[in-house]
Amino acid sequence: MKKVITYGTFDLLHYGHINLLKRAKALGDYLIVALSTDEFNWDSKQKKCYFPYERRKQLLEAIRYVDLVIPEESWEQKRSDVEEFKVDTFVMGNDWAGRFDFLKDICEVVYLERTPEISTTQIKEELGEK
Ligand code: C2G
Repeated sequence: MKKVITYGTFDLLHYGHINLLKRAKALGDYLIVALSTDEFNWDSKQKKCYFPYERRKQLLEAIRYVDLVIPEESWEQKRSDVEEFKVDTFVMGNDWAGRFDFLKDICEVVYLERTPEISTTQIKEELGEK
């Protein structure tokens, strides 16, 4: 079984996220999503989520491409996650291109094209304007 992992906040879930998850799953048989906790988002990414972790997790678990959701609590957990879950392929959108190449000694690292013209930030801004 070929295992894939990806990381993210996935707040205000939108089709850009779904496009990423669909393509990530297509690279293997089993997709793990490491979902940023509320604390990690705030402390490390200065992101305040609209939906709390449990709601974002609930949404991700309802997606056919997602097999397992685990918490992302630190920048440093990727190597141990890949080893613990015996991951074959690490996937991120290409806004992160190159940032995780240090994992190439233990797994394949793939950066996928982001879906243009959609982002959680843009959704928030446009809703804020109305
Ligand atoms: N994404 C995408 N297209 C978009 C928006 C997002 O392909 N229009 C991808 C991102 O590139 C990322 C994933 O969807 O791979 C999740 O996006 P975010 O929730 O914004 O993730 P981010 O805050 O970048 O967190 O340790 C890594 C971080 O947790 C990544």
